[in-house]
Amino acid sequence: MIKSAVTVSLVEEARGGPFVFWDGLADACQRAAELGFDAIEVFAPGPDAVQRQELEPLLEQHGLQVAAVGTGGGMVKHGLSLTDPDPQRRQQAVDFVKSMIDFGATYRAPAIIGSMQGRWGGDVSRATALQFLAQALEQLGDYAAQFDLPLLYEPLNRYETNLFTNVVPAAEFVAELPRGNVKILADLFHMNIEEADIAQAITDGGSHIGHVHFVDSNRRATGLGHMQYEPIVAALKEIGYDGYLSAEAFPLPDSMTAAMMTIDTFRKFFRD
Ligand code: LER
Ligand code: MN
Repeated sequence: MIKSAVTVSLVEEARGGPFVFWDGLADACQRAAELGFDAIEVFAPGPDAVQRQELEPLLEQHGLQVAAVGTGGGMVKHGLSLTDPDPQRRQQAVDFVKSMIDFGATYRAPAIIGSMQGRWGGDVSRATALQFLAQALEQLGDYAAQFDLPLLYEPLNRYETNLFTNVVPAAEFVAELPRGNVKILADLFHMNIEEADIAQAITDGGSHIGHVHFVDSNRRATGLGHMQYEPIVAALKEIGYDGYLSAEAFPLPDSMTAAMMTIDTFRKFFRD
């Protein structure tokens, strides 16, 4: 069954970014539960930012899961990337993601590789960057597998990466990895910029899609842009998608309205 999630950012440096809740885990859990979300998605600065004693009781009390954990804190806070020309920095990036996989595993949540993929250029050719990326995803996929979890790899729009900007080439890339647990995160905002046909890309991505960032064309909450959801929803149903649709959207006009718009759209398509 497709489930709903809403993002919460604990990263002060990311203020202004596309996350719905910003006022801590207790606030996010209470509001997410009040609106009927199944889960929260956590963007934390690092693996030690959230204590188990804090989050576990909140999840229990509110009947919530953790849908996924972001790893972009490694980029935002430490400038790390998996395709850095410096091998030591690449190792630090891998170690940071491993620590975030550990953090997520506490709550059975997969980690997301988004901005941590970096970009090619300067001393690093595209081919070399893709080799670095494949090595990192293989290693990190293996690391996630010990917890029986997937690893989520997210193609981003052209202004945020020059590695993979489209779902199908990214799916073909992860399909080459031996373990098969690196899945694609389909973010509808990035797809609206890069895909010729969002629904077709979802159909073609098929079983490689493991998570969805559920948002409108302008990165506002669903219903606040011009995205056509009907064909997207039909494609998700057709491929038998049963992961999360997670609201990674600007808190506009405010967090609560963004969350409400998302859950209304979600219910309209998946619960009525
Ligand atoms: C960044 O634009 C994004 O979509 C995030 O999910 C990346 O971690
Ligand atoms: Mn995203």
